[in-house]
Amino acid sequence: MKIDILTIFPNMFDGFVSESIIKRAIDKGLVEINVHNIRDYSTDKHKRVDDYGFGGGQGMVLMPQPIFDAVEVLKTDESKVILMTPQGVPYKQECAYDLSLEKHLIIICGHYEGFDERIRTLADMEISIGDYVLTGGEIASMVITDSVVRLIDGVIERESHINDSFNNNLLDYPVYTKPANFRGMCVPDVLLSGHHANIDKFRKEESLKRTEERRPDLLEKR
Ligand code: 6GU
Repeated sequence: MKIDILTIFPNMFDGFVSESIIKRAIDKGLVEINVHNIRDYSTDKHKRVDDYGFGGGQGMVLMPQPIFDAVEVLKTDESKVILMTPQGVPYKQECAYDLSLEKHLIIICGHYEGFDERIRTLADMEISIGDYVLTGGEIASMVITDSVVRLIDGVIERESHINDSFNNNLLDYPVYTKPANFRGMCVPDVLLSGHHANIDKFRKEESLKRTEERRPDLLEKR
């Protein structure tokens, strides 16, 4: 998969692409992530990317020209263009699965007080990562990229994500490592028993119990 990210703050992505599973996926050639500075596409002599909004108020607005030009350079028949905005569709694991099957994502990070409304016409979909306001779409685009890349075949073992929280709208069951007794807090006996059927049963029950307690809204969707 190829992911092109358009931003006015490309340095924010330095750590993101150079650590952990994302770095490994890039090194293995399973994903190519290119971070593009929107400013590089500005035809303005001062390389401006934003200007005052018509009608006043609300501060600086991202201009259409650099973003239109960037998307027109990068887009092919196989591209899906995503606009990051708090006004988008709330992001869910199901959407991460759908996006992980795409060949090419172009992700536009909105910033400042807003972006020119005409930029919306470039997007196949608009995504929000939750009901709160961020200073820009950069962190949100990393959330989307991270959640999608880990689902690409070969990035992590399949086993690690078939049991993810939110699969089947259930939260994860509890996991433990050594020692079996830490400060008097003991690992449930069943996990030490080696009895796989009982372990599976325990985990299913714990998943359900945890979801009932913490996220009853998820159970209604099942
Ligand atoms: Cl995608 N962008 C911004 N600026 N804030 C957000 C968001 C996106 N999703 C939730 N809050």
